[in-house]
Amino acid sequence: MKGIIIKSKGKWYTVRMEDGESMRCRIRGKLRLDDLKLTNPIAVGDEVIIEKEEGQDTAIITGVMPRRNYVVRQSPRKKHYLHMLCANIDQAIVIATIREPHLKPGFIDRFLMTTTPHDIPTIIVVNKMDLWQDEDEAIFGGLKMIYEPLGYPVMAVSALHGDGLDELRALLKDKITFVCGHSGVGKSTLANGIQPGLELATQEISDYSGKGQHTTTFAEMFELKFGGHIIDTPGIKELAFINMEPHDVAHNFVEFFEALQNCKFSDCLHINEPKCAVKAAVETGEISPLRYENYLNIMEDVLNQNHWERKMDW
Ligand SMILES: Nc1nc2c(ncn2[C@@H]2O[C@H](COP(=O)(O)OP(=O)(O)OP(=O)(O)O)[C@@H](O)[C@H]2O)c(=O)[nH]1
Ligand SMILES: [Mg+2]
Ligand SMILES: [Zn+2]
Repeated sequence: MKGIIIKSKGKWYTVRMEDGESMRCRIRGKLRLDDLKLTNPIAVGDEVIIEKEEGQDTAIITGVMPRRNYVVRQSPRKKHYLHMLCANIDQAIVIATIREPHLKPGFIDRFLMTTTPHDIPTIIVVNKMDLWQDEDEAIFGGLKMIYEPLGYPVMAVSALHGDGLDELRALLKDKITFVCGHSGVGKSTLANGIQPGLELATQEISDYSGKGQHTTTFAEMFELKFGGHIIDTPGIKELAFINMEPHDVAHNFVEFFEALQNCKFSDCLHINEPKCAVKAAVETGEISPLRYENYLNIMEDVLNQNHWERKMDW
């Protein structure tokens, strides 16, 4: 039988079969997989083959179908492994907040590094707009000005009060959407707002110290009544990129890739090479200094991995 993983919790997976029924499943033995070094062999969104266990209401996952795409991050516990967050999605939403918790713009660019290489359309949703004060609207406007020309829509919503959700529903309709962001930004609240009745658990007392428990502890896919699916996930603390090489980073900053043809060196990493078109464009304001700062930050991480140590001597 074939089905789709809609929930992944420890060793158990919930698989929705073609007839709409769900079944608790686990893996026995080893699954044949791609070359990826993964801490979890399968993830929510994976299409799997299952066999019912004799005399029980559970099943064994015996195979996984080829993926059309996937989102991975460096495993926080095992540095040389990747953790698969989801597979076979149509688009992703990265949620940010300007207040509670305060904006960490570096995270947006780090998240885009997980979706852009796979051509996964990504929407930036700025949540908790009901808490905005003073210059916050201008900060939002600044993000919109940076990211929309690059092809990433930027929307403001209040998941709690419902503002902006109709516009978002239109983007979610008939698509499988992966929702990601730091803990406490309102991923589960957003899913509840989009689909009243879901009643996902959300953080009861606001604690944005970063030390608080994650409220959502496993990834789960939900069907939207108006068409489509949304994948709610646990908050992510940081995104690192051991799986990338310096040029992967450069190529996935889309406006940098466009400018590359005017750099003196065709393999320019836009750090401190002479006659770099990216640095020139940052100076004129054509390329956002914020993007450039985030780029250097990611690049530093990647160059710091053993393999690239020598390059840091520039
Ligand atoms: N004022 C305001 N508070 C919100 C909004 N959206 C979410 N919150 C609050 O923010 C807190 C965190 O929301 P959650 O939905 O649990 O956040 P999460 O991103 O799912 O967090 P994790 O599951 O830990 O990753 C809760 O107390 C929500 O009520 C909003 O639009 N406005
Ligand atoms: Mg949550
Ligand atoms: Zn350059």
